[in-house]
Amino acid sequence: MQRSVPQTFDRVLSSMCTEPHPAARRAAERYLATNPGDPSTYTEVAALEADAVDTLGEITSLAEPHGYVTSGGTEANVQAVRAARNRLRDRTNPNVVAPESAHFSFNKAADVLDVELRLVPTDEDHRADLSAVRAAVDEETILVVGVAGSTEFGRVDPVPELAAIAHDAGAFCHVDAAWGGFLLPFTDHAWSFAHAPVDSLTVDPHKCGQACIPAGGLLFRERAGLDALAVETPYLESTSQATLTGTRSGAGVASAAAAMDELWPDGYRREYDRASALADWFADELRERGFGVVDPELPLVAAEVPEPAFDALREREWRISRTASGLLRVVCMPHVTRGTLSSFLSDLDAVR
Ligand code: 0PR
Repeated sequence: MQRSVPQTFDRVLSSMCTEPHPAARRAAERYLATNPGDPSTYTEVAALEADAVDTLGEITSLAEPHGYVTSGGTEANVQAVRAARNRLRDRTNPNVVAPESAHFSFNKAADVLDVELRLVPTDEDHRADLSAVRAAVDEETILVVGVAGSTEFGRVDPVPELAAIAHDAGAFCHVDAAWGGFLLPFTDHAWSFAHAPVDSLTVDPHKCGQACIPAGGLLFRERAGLDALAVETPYLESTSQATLTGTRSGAGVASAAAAMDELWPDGYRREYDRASALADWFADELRERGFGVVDPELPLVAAEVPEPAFDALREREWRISRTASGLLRVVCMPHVTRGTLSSFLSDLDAVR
């Protein structure tokens, strides 16, 4: 379909992506034709990637991070599973244990890597149920996954306990903070490398980091994690490559470095404060209208809006989506303002 105007974010309420920071846009354009997959040719963007990884390390409290800027959370999660599989090759029928709130990228990882994915129930507050995780882990488990900012409810799993369960079984622990990673530093949740001996972590600049797509982040505590992903690269000056993609976007990498340079930590803190206040206000407004609301923990509101009203709001061009159980999700990303949500509420009042 031909469109005369580009997509705007005016009515986009369920996305985890947002309008990039102006500095991120400028950097993306400047590095559009570079390939960080060939770091000895594209040295400048390679240096920006090293800076970006260092800052991602600061954000997640890891002094010496080993990682890279991925194409997104999916690649980071697939690679975390792959690293665990490669580091525990002695496990012949490897399995990954994750809460059912885990993103579907883990299903892709299990499929391409031919490992078993054991999804276990969450508790009544949508967090990983520790006894269910414990029951699912066995001597063939290679990885236990925790989500820090879940896609549907913005919940944070009990990461220290999950890491302990993983390590007791000789397995690794991965935290998926793809969405939550740029919000959680300003909360008192225990989610990062500082709070638990987490082995790897996903944190995406192209979500709450306000970078341009494609820019995800994968970090390992130990060099061996990244090394487990490396293949030899005979016709490049650099001798090995740990990324899943070959040629990749210098725009994503440079924009991630620029956005974090601009916003970490004060800009991200201000945005966290703004978005949290907005989510609390919006949750109250919905409750006052009699809708059931899942108490927001991070700036993501899930609410019981009946299907006819949901459909009518989509008709009015609101870009909204539902959880598996049918709840409306509103993600308070930087482009979502009080003005946006006020006009959404007016439309909701009109259609119900
Ligand atoms: N991990 C988490 C916790 C995520 O939420 C997502 C994406 C990923 C990993 C994968 O990241 P990439 O997409 O960068 O590979 N989250 C949802 C998604 O699948 C966000 C979402 C959900 C967007 C519903 C729109 C929507 O209607 O895109």
